[in-house]
Amino acid sequence: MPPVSVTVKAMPETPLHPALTAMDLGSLRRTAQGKVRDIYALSPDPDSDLLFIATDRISAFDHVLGSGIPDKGRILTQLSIFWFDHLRDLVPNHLVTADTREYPADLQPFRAQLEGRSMRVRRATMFPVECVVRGYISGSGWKDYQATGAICGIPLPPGLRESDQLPEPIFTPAAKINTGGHDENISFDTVVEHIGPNYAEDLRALTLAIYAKASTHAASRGLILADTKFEFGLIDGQVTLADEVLTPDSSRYWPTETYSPGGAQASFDKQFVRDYLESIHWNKQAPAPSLPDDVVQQTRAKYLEAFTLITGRTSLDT
Ligand code: Q0Z
Repeated sequence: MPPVSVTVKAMPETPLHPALTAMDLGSLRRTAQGKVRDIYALSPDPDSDLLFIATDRISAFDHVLGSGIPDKGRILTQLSIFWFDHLRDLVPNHLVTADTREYPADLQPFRAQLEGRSMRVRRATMFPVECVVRGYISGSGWKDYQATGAICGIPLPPGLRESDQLPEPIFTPAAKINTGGHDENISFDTVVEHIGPNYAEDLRALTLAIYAKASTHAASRGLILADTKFEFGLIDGQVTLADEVLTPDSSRYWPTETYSPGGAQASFDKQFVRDYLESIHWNKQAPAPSLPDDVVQQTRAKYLEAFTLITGRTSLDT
């Protein structure tokens, strides 16, 4: 019997690397760490650009899980870059470059880690407000509506069901709560007290305009953009869109095809993770569990599906 030779072609959806859940950038100073993203200063100069990195970490039920999702950081970074470009005539953004060759010389040894998952961004003076916009009623908005008939002080018509479309999109700002706690929904008047009426009106108008443009694009790709959250800052005195934008981590996307108001909608990206965590009856206290490989792979496929639907691209590399 002659030996059988089999050539396995690398499929585009096959990850080439394991999940990257912790960065090692040598002596570079990390200035902030979130559940899934890290921010580094590009130099000790207090005005230096920042390096914004999306790791492959994934959170669920407010915990970072023991397993990462291969390519998740690259997928979310490429989505943010797509949206920054799609929105460029509407709002300036903090992106300088995602081309790692344009990063400082001391970062070149780390290019393999950084490629695709990082952005060199301008440093902004951030507004202490999470700029949330909702076109549909879900999550904390649904909770607040059930308790008070309003969200962030905006009265809503009676009789809305969970996941219903709102009469029109609404700006529902939130105040950041440090470490662990959920953001607290606040009224527009509270935003005015924090940052003044002019900036408050700028943030509301920009948030609603970005939502209108992004939800139109999403709808053309079979997705409902139920809600999303932006962070803005000042760069050279200009109100500028920062952070990540319109990723599945900062937004609720629902497939139009399966949309069914009157209850919660499945999470586009994390439903396999949530279902698994419920199936093992995890008590939602640390330490968070790791995920079986089939759950990791199914979840990775959902992030890739979101990327392909939204960008029209089938590969992260082109
Ligand atoms: C964003 C955050 C974290 C990820 C600071 N361009 C900028 N200039 C100044 N500050 C920021 C940005 Cl994007 C900034 N965040 C939120 C924290 C990981 C995002 F730990 N914090």
